Amino acid sequence: MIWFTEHWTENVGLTVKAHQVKRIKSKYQEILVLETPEFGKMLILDGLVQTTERDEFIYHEMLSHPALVIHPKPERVLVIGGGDGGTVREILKHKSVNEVHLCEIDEEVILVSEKYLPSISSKLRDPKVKIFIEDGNEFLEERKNFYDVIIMDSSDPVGASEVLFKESFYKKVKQSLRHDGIMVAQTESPILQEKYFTGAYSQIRKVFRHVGVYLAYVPTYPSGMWSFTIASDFIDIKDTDRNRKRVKELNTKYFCDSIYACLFALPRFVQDILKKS
Ligand code: SPD
Repeated sequence: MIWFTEHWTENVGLTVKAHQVKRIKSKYQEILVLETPEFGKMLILDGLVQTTERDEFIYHEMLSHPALVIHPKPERVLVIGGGDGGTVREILKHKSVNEVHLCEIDEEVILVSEKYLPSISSKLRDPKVKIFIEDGNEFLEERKNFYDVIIMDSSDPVGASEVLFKESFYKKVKQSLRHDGIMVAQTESPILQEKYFTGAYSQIRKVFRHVGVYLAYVPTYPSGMWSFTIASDFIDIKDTDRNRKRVKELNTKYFCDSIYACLFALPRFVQDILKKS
């Protein structure tokens, strides 16, 4: 048994007692899989928890379903990052989707997830899924006006992922979306990572006409309060009266019709942070 700590700030962190299952150094990062009593297996990249068997459904459902429900008929979807496969698994729950592209820079993340996290990665080899081992930023250059929904399932904005939180990247995302396309990104914790959160929001607002922020509770992410930013140039994403029937048809554990109905309800301090940004 070891004690693993993810340092959330200089003064606070998440500590778990665990067995080390696998640890490798890929070309890009250290990939660690731990087995823990409370959270099951955890995938950790460069010391940062990406997902755990116990709470992954919250993050993956909330990252994927709102954009896919708000879009009139999502057929072709791109995931940038997300090599563990949890987001792909959720996307495939939407019957209209016939093509999912996964662009992951580090193939080792996919291989490790397939071996040690089968409940998360189970749909990565579905015939509708095409995997590209490429840098997301470069990948978008070649695909203009192509996707209905683009989902940024990135790690935190440090190292290779930093570029995925910049205005120049969101401009590329917009160009790769069809005219009624929707993008959504994980945008960190409003409590412990306010600068990352407001930074991403303000950059996305420079590029898209309609922008909304929503939250979910992810126990193993810094502070637990996690944000997602969704945007479109054409679709008023904040109208959650649309397509409610589709929410009821989804087989989910966290995302549901009552969460969808008040998706954009934010605590006052988060509203204030966003107004200032
Ligand atoms: N602080 C961790 C943020 C990680 C977000 N991405 C996780 C990828 C899981 N599919």
